[in-house]
Amino acid sequence: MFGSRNLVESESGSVFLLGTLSEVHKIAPVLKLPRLARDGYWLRAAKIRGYDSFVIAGANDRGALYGVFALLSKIAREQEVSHIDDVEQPYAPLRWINQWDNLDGSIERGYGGRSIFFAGGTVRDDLTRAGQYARLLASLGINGCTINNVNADPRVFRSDFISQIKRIADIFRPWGVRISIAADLSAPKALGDLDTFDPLDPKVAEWWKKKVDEIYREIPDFGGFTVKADSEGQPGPSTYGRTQADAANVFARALKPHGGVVFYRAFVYNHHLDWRNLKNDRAKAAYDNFHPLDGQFDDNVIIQIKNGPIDFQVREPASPLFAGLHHTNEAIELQITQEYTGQQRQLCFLVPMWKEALDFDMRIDNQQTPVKALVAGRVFHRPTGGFAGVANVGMDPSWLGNSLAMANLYGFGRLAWNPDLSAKSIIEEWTRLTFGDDPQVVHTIDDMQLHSWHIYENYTGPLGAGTLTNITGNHYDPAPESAERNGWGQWIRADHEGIGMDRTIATGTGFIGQYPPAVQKIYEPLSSCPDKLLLFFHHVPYTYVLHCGKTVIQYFYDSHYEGAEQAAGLAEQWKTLQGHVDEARFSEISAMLEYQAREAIVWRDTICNWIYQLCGIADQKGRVGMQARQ
Ligand code: GCV
Repeated sequence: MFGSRNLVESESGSVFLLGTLSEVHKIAPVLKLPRLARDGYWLRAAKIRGYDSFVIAGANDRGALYGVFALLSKIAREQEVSHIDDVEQPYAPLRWINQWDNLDGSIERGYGGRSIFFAGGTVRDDLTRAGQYARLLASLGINGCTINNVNADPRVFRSDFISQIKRIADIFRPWGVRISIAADLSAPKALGDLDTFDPLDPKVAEWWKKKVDEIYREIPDFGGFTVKADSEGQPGPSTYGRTQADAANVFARALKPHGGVVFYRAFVYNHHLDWRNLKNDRAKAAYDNFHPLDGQFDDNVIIQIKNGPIDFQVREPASPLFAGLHHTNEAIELQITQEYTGQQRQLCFLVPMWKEALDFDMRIDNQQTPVKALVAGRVFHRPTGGFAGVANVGMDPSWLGNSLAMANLYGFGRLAWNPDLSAKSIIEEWTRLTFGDDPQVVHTIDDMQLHSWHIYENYTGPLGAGTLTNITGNHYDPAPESAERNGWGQWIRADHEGIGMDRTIATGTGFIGQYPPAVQKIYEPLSSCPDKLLLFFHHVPYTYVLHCGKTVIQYFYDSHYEGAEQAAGLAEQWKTLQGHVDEARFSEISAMLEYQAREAIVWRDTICNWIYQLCGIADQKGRVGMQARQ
C-alpha cells in the first residue's frame, strides 16, 4: 500500500518501516539515525508519513532481521513498546553454533534425537527441521553454524557431498546463518588424493585452496572451518612435526580470499599421560600448546578455547589460555549439550556457570580484563573473535530432549549477543517466551533454573573436584575411581589421606603459573583459594578446614545430602505448577524431575560411600560411616 517493500502494514493495522539504515533513511530522511556495528539494529517508535509506526533499522539485512525478532520478543513478553528507542549492538562479531552430528545421523554427545542434517551417510531429503533451526538460531543472533562433528569425517569434502551441503546452506541463508564444516586435516590423504597431509607441503596447500574454491562456488557465503587436530585420536600437524599454527594457516590461507574463517580448537592434549608422574597435568595442555605460538596465526584464525582447562566439568576455573594470547583471535567454547551436567535427563541451567567464566577477570597487567572482553577481541584490538556453543540439537520435538533444556541454548545466544546480561534477566525472558506470563509460573521456573547448576554441583562434584562421573564410559553415572590411574588426566588424586590435584607453582604441576600474576596470587595460597575451586588447585587432607568453617570431608557429606534434598525440592516446586502449565509439558517435566531426585540419591550414596571407604572418617551427622563408628 505504501509503494515500498520496506514499508508494510500488518493485519492489525500497525505500520512498520523495515530495512537497512540506508533504506530507512531514503523513506524517512527526517529520522536521525544511530551508528550501528555490523549486525546491530535500531528499534524506534515514530510517526512516518502521518502513521504511528515502528522503525526496524539494521546495520545490514541480518541486523534488520534481528530487530524484527527483538520487537516480536518484546511484544510476546508484553513489554511497553509504544515509545521504544533501542539501539542494540552485538558484543562480538562471531556467534557460532557447533553441532557434533555424524553423517550416519547419530550425534556425539547429543541427547535430543537424531541429526536434523544427516541420515544414513547423506544429507536428509527433508530439511524442514533444519530450516526451523536456522530461524531459531537467527532469533538469538547466531550468525554461523558448523554442521558436522569435530571428530570429522573427511567424506564431507567429496564433491558429491559438497553439493548436498549446499542444500543446507540454501535453507540457512535467508536467516543470516552461515554454514561451516568441521574439517579433518588429513582429508587430502584420507580421500586418496595425495600421499600426505603435511600442512607445509605446497601440494597440500594447493589441495585445500582448490577444495575451498569448489565449496565457495556452491556456497558463496560459506563461513569456514572448525578444526580439531592432534586431539583424542584426530590427525594433526604433529604427524609431520609441524605446529598447530602451520595447520591452522593452511586452512586460513585457502579461506581468506573468500572471507572465510577457521575456528581452530585449543582442545589439544595427550590422552596417554602417565598418571604416576605428579607433575603431569592435562589442564596445562592448551596453554602449553598455544601460548608459544601466539602471533603466528593468520588474522582469519580464531583459537576456540573451552571455558575451562579440562573438559566441560561441572566446575572449572576459566582457562588461563584466554589471557595467554595477545596477538591471536580467540573464541570461548561453551557446551550447551549437557554432557557432564546431566545429559538433559536432569535439570541444569548453565548460564550462571558461563557467566562466571565470562566475567572472570584475568587481571592482565593488573588491568580489568574479563574473559568476555578478551574473546571479543576488545582487550588487544583483534579483528575478530567471539563465541562458539556446542548445541547438538536433534529431531526431538523439544530439540534438546526436554522442555526446560532449551533455556541453555537460549541463554548461550543471549550471552553471545550481550554477555553483560544477568542470568536472571535471561531466564526471565526465556520463561515468559516459553510458558507465558503467569507470575507463579515465571517465578517458579526461574527459581528452579537459577538454582539447578549449584544443586547438580552439590551432588556430583563439590569443591572443584570435577564431575565425579564415569569418565571412561557414559560421562553420566557416578564413578569417581574411573578418573584415576589412567591416561585421560582427569585425576582427582583421592587417597587415604587427602584429595585434590596439586596444581600449585610451589609443590604441584605448576598450572597456576599459567595465569597472570594477580590471579596466581588468588589460587596459589590456600588462604585465598576459594572453597568452590579448592580441589581443582590443591591436594589437601580430608580434615582441612575450609573458609566456610567445615572440614573437606564434612563438606562432601553435607553437599551430597543437601544436593539430593534440593533435587527432591525441584520436583516439589514443579508440582505447584499443575494446572498452570499445559498437561503435556507438566507431566514430561514431572517425570524428569522425579527421576532426577532418585538419581541424586544414587549419586549421594555412591560418592559418600566411596569417600568414606577411602578416608575412614565418619559423617558428624551420622549419615555415613555410622557402623564403623559404633
Ligand atoms: C567431540 C569430550 C567429549 C568428546 C568430544 C570432545 C571434544 O572429550 O567427551 O565427545 O568430542 O570432548 O570436545 O572434542
